[in-house]
Amino acid sequence: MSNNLIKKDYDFLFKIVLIGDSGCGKSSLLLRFADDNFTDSYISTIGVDFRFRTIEIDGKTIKLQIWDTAGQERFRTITSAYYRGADGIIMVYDVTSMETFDHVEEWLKEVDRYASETTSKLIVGNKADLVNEKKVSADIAEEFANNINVSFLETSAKTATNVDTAFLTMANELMKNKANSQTNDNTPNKKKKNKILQLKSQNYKRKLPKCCKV
Ligand SMILES: Nc1nc2c(ncn2[C@@H]2O[C@H](COP(=O)(O)OP(=O)(O)O)[C@@H](O)[C@H]2O)c(=O)[nH]1
Ligand SMILES: [Mg+2]
Repeated sequence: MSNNLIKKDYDFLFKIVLIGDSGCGKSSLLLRFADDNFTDSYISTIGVDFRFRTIEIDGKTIKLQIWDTAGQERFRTITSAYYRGADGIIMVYDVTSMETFDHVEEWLKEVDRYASETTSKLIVGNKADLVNEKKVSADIAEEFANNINVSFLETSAKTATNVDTAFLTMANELMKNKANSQTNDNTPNKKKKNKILQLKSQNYKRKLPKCCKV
């Protein structure tokens, strides 16, 4: 096989997942970012669970694989598989609904349960175009985000305001983490991997028959 055929078309690939209450605009944000499009109706995901978009940061080609919940959040049936291998998690709420903002804390708990310690997080308040119906002030959301050391942005999938910026903010953070983990050998990721290896070997010992126990 020629080398050209197996050459990657990117320098870095990151998996980003979108979570948040149903109706806050996750699918719309993905549609806007991946296709620069918007629709007034609910978007039901048919078959495809994720979309790609390739961007450039500091001369590097970064491929973002962005996952949408396919509506599972409505029935609280998002499984750990959805979070598996996620480099970044975008938690979305609707600025016209205090309830969806209150639920960010619940989503955060779920994220902490399933995602790895090194996963980057971002909070996004969507539907910022609906200024007259706004219920969650940017100040409150920003304070909450600051307290948990997570970046925060308001977006509108409808007008496209800040949508690219949101995904770029996440991508920049992921690149920074990557650079840090390459210069520092003792990254949490590596520590975690070692821990998993230790656990695996412990299990292995436990499974040995009595005669063979070490
Ligand atoms: N005005 C406004 N409506 C939006 C925006 N984003 C999504 N919507 C609408 O909100 C509804 C739910 O959007 P959807 O993307 O399906 O939400 P999801 O359930 O979180 O995936 C749809 O009617 C969208 O048209 C936005 O930024 N502004
Ligand atoms: Mg959706």
